[in-house]
Amino acid sequence: MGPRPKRLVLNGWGSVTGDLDNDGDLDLLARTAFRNRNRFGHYALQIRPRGLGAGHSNTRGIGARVIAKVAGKERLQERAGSHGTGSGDTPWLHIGLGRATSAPVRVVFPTTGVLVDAGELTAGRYTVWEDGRVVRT
Ligand SMILES: [Ca+2]
Repeated sequence: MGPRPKRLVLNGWGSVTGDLDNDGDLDLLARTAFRNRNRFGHYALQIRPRGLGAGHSNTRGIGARVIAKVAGKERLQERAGSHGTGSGDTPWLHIGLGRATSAPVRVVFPTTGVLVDAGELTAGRYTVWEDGRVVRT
């Protein structure tokens, strides 16, 4: 019998995912920071849906869906408040593009249900999408 493989066992409660170092890939924070090294040079979009509040969509954009068409396939991300006990997510939705450097994007907010064409978004940019319009890119 050879040496036992090294294992790292940590409690996953209280974990957070997000792009902690703004390099375009998702990282994990669970007691310690696990930085994702983008060894393959893949690209991603970062989109933050934000609602109007006061009788309109919620200001955190929860329930908003972002749909990007990448290499002929649709990729969907939905803004959620959190996942699991004591865990949370960044308000930025991360859509991996692989080797593509841009993608056509559509956004829908739960209150209106209207799918709005956000146009072709370029990888590496951070875009804030407010119920119906881009406010910062
Ligand atoms: Ca990162």
